[in-house]
Amino acid sequence: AAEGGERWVKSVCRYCGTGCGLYVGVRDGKVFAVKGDRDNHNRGLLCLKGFLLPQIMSAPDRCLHPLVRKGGKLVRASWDEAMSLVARRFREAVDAHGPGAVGFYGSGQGLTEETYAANKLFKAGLRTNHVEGNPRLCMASAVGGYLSTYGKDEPMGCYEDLDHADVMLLVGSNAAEAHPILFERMARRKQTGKDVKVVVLDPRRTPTARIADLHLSFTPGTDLAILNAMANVLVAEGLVDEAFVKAHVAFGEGKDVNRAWEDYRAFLAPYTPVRAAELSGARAGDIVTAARWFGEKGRTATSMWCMGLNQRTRGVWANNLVHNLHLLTGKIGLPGSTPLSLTGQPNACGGVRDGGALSHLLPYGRLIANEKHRAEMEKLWNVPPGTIQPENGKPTMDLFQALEQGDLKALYVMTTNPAQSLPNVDRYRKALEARKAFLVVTEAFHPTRTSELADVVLPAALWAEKEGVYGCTERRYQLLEQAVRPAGEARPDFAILCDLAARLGHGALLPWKGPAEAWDEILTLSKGTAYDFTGMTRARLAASHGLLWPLPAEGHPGTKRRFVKGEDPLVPADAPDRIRFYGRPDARAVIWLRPQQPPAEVTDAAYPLVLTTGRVIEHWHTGTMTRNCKELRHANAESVVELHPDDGKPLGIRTGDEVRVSSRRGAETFKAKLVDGARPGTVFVHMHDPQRMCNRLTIDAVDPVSKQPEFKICAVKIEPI
Ligand code: MGD
Ligand code: SF4
Repeated sequence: AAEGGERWVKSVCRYCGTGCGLYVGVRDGKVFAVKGDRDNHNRGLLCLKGFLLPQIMSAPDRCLHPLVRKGGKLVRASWDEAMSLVARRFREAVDAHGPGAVGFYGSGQGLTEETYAANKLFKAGLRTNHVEGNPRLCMASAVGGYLSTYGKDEPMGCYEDLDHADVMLLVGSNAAEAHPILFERMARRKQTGKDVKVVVLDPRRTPTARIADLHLSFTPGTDLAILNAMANVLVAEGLVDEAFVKAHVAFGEGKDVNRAWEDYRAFLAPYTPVRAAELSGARAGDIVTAARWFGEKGRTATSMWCMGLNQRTRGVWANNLVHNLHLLTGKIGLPGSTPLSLTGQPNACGGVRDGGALSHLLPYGRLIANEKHRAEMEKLWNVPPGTIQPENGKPTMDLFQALEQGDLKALYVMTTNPAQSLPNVDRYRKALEARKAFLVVTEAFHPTRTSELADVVLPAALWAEKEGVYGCTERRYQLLEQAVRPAGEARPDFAILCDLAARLGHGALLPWKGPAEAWDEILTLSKGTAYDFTGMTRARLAASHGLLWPLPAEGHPGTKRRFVKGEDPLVPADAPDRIRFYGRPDARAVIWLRPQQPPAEVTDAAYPLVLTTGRVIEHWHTGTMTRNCKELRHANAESVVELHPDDGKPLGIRTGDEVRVSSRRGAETFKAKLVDGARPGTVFVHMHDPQRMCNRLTIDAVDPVSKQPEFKICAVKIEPI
């Protein structure tokens, strides 16, 4: 990037999965402002977090030089000393204990090229499949839902569908705080469309529920019953699109697609609105209304969901049940009708899900367990047959448990802060504090709750200091251009990984001069897959304001709606119907029979309240970045426990009182805030405060399919201090 003068460099917001386009203003080599990109989907709008991005670049706790632990303390070191140590310790771990002794833990915030570089180095170079990332905590259940229902990951619809939606069903999504600019689009549609209905299913009366025509509050964990009851109403009231179901749907239970329509009807029969109401605490009449609005013939319906469904021990099932509503009514693949999972992070889709940077995946829909896929990747990566290990690596919680047990000897953490963000976090902090593994953390800030425990901290270039691609919720890929030089001695993660590869003797695997060359390689890996974005050259990305895959050729405009004839290039032009679910061999999507099941931990006399956790609008995840903005720091930075007056008053708790919240795993103190919008019996704490960590309380039980932990539900008690 040139120094001096004033320039505006095209980029993307660093934070949420909305992926707002923006321009970075550079003066005298520094980021001085950002402004929204009017030609992008966000129409020039940014939320407060995005708008305040410039402040994070020069924050006082930016990590400016490498640090190495000596005599128990992290002390300044040269790049060469730090990198030599990292390479040596990883090599020693592999030599002494085999490839399974090392691992990588990345992020849905890493740029696609850097995540790709790590995935390739670890799977094809170090030959370990212990490659994981925080999308396991975030989107794994959504992936499981898309895969089991349609046979392919990622949403089929797009943001534009919101502009045509007559009904918007939000389940377990507080979009007003977690996806503010997308929420603005929903609110705009509600204001300008004719009789547009918004239905919100959420235990809390969140800011999102404020625009709802109908808010269904319920006991956390009972929404599977509600979603089944909605399906029951659709069937009972003749709101099923029978022709669509006959042509495009199959039925499944457990793991097998071996059920019939009659089985499904029988399965649904007990889920009457009255029974679901008894189970959930929602009103039966509201369940009926929600179903009628969703199913009304001739009107469109879009559903959106996020962590409220995904962060559950039955997250995949809950996802399946939302898809069921669309498949029953045929409200899918039409403008305004789509099941749109909202992604938590700016590049969980592009970098980790699509790029296959999880312990069971290979790039672009390929699986480690599939011999043909491994062979294909070995050829593409130009490594000898048999290089990629045939067994899946360990999913996130298992990986940290392997560290706890002493089986994992070295871990490389990039763009994530697990010693704050993992559930039941004290358990894993203890293992890290006991130095059970050699821990390398690449970080833009220091100290964080993870970098403070590291053996080596490598200073990472932040956001506008580097270039790369982000892929957000709607399959939209966008290029972030480098605007300024990295602060201090910081280096882009991409360059750090290339350096490490060379020191480990795997330089030939990561031979690129920069991310653009890696991108060219990535394009070739997508060719012929369901993701095919071969036409998204660097030059085209640079000239565009986001492109939606599939995009198989340079001249192709991109795909707004997958599986749809005339839009998706993978559907043959002579396909008999408007839609073809080509993800599954029978080209049908699956309606799954998924019963209500309780969460991993239910309340009892000792722990009588449900704790649920999540985001607030002002902050991002573990707060390392947003707490550096003074306006945001003054707004809602400290975690408080929100509870209903009916829960607080009997305990003599008033707003502002210090209270102790405990679960079977740990305890933390918070100030109390009594709010009418809380559901009696359910308390809420945000996850952004490194001093008051809600993850001391959360449970590390996981969904058996997606392996995603249940951050949204555990049992706690509250005591005044
Ligand atoms: P972040 O704060 O996003 O949290 O949790 P984390 O990923 O652990 O961490 C990103 C880190 O990367 C920050 O420390 C930041 O300073 C650093 N960083 C920023 N830019 C760069 C860069 O370019 N390079 C490098 N190397 N570092 C950089 C998120 C996780 O939390 C997620 S995704 C979810 S969905 C979970 N949600 C959740 C919840 O809802 N409730 C509770 N209780 N816990 C949760 N934990 C999970
Ligand atoms: Fe950034 Fe999300 Fe706000 Fe858009 S909505 S400006 S992507 S934080």
